[in-house]
Amino acid sequence: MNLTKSAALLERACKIIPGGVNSPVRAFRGVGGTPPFIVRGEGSRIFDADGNSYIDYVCSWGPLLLGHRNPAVIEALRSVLETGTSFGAPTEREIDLAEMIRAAMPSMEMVRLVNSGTEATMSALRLARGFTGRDLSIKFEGCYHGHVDSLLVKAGSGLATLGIPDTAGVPAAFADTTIALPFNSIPALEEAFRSRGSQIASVIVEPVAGNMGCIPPASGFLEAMRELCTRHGAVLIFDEVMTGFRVAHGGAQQLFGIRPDLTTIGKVIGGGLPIAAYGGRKDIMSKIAPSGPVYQAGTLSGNPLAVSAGIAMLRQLAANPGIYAALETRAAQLCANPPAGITVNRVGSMFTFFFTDLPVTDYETAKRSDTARFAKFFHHMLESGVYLAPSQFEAGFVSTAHTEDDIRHTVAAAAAFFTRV
Ligand code: HOZ
Repeated sequence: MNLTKSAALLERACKIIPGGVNSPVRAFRGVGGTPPFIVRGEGSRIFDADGNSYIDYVCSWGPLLLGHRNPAVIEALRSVLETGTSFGAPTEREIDLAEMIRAAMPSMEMVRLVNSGTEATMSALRLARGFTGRDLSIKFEGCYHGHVDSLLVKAGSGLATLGIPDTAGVPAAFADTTIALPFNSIPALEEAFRSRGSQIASVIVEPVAGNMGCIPPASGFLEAMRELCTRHGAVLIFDEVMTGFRVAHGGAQQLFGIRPDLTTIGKVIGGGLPIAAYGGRKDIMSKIAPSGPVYQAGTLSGNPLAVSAGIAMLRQLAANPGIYAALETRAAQLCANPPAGITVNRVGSMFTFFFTDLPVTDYETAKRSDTARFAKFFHHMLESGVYLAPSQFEAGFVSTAHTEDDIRHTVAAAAAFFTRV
């Protein structure tokens, strides 16, 4: 496969950008080789600088639920350009988007718009501390909540890919405010609350883990978390940056019927533009400045381009509830009949093929995957015109733009790998 131009671009990039990329997983360190430099996307496909085309299951790491260059999103962006790209002042659109979010996720009684998922989780954590007057947070091993200092303890995503257990640069005092527990372990959660319940400000969780690969919650896990938080006065934060508007219109909280106290969302709500949000119980959200004493601000928060793209996206999702059934069908086709030796986890249109024949239920079991074989599979798929996440520890995403032909091609390409190797 010809990646000559991408290789030259990578060489140039490495001289000015650390690792040549602006987010680590993109560098392909988990799978080796040259990352294609992308020049264009359309529907289910992306195109690189060398003229190769790929069926894209990264979908910008989740936001592109309706595929690349969704016409309504593009049109919304065009019309905003006529009126101005940033004011740093309130606009009516921001109310519209916040109301649309609340309509889909009623637990988000009040909403604050920010620029990235990291900002949303960082702010939610601070708010939980300010609200409860306590310092400790529980997180789960292998979950990733953005690069928030105190949450980079046993984190998934790029840290899992690069094998970095705990990042450099975080003062021990910050890390000490985090208790990391095994995902899906109710006994570990009960024990943490038994021993330190009165100090715990929040429990933050990806209700469907997506950053150690896709791992669904075990039966009763989220329910136990909800009950323990309520009993001990801790704030339950669902990090739905990945799952919000993805696994169901109302996110994982709708799918599993759990009402968190705070929620963070991002990705889909921006239709491919940088935006995120956090929100939840009115009594908690009222503690945010200027209503309350917990400070959080941002020059580009509520940016007109990002907000308009988000409105165009959410309007389509609200108007077409059948989208989720269609995504379910496509993703089920993709994940049907996994070959021997592979464990497929899937929730709606989020999926991971783990290179292990054992069930994957937490970080420890995810790490049992044969990452060297995954890397071979990844490159086989790339050469077959299929762009998967370049890491065993990331979720894949199906969009409404993926056609039956796309799925058929992908399944055939995968089958060819398993019959050959
Ligand atoms: N860590 C992000 C997904 N879990 C990747 C972001 C990116 O590289 O764009």
